[in-house]
Amino acid sequence: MASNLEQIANWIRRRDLQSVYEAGAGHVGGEMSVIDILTALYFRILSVNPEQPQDPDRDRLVLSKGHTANALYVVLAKRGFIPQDEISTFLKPMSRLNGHPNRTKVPGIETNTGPLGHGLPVAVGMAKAAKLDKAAWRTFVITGDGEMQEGSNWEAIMAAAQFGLDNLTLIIDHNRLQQGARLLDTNNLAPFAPKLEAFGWAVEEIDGHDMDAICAALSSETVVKGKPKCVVAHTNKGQGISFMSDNVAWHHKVPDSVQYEQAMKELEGTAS
Ligand SMILES: Cc1ncc(C[n+]2csc(CCOP(=O)(O)OP(=O)(O)O)c2C)c(N)n1
Ligand SMILES: [Mg+2]
Repeated sequence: MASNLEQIANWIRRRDLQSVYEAGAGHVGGEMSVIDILTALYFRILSVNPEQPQDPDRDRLVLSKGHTANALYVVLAKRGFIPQDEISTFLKPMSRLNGHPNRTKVPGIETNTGPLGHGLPVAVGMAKAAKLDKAAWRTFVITGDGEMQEGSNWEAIMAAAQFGLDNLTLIIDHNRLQQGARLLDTNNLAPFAPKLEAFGWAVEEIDGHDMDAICAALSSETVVKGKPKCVVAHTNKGQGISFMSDNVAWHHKVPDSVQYEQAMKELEGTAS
């Protein structure tokens, strides 16, 4: 029997896939890899209130890999920030659910992302602001592993350590694939852990599809005083769907009707 969080993640996977299929666009591979992490955050870890999305004391989540916006929209809808009916407007004219998240349009979105390499620097600013205010809220940021090739991230990593931002958690969605290629064949940054440790961060490596492991790594109890934390989440691009999983072709490919039916059938099978 799947846990409550796993059941929620399964619902989100199916709704995400349906939305991408109906819109005829999206980034389904990277969405499937990050959905377990987003589910654990919004349904267990983050102190947020859909009734008060601007509460100054809320925890902040920055989805730096903004191309997987649809996964965040589905999570925000399931959590009550936006109506669930609205998911079907994804990418439609006049919809606020654009291909990349926009903080001025969608409640619960903390910052605009899409150009890779910007979310972590912004999150460092947020965490520093909380420190200056002596506020207790935490900042979480999710980057892709390919995204970590952006040099701006490494400047932010240095600053976070210098500032002692133990209220900041970086989650690297380490699915080993970027757009159209494996990291291994482009600019392979793996292993991430020793690099982050060398920059003065506390690092934990987890299975990014194991809910218990995700929740433990993100819990405030595992924060290391005085150090920002990096969780290297080992994931699969296309997780849950056999023909997409770990397959470079499925960065932003859209399934045809036969593939869609098969994928839905496989996801139904993981629900319990
Ligand atoms: C600065 C910048 N360059 C290029 C792109 C186009 N782009 C979108 S997603 C992507 C690959 C990202 O790979 P990764 O960070 O590993 O994400 P994931 O595997 O989780 O989809 C690229 C190159 C972009 N959004 N921003
Ligand atoms: Mg990747």
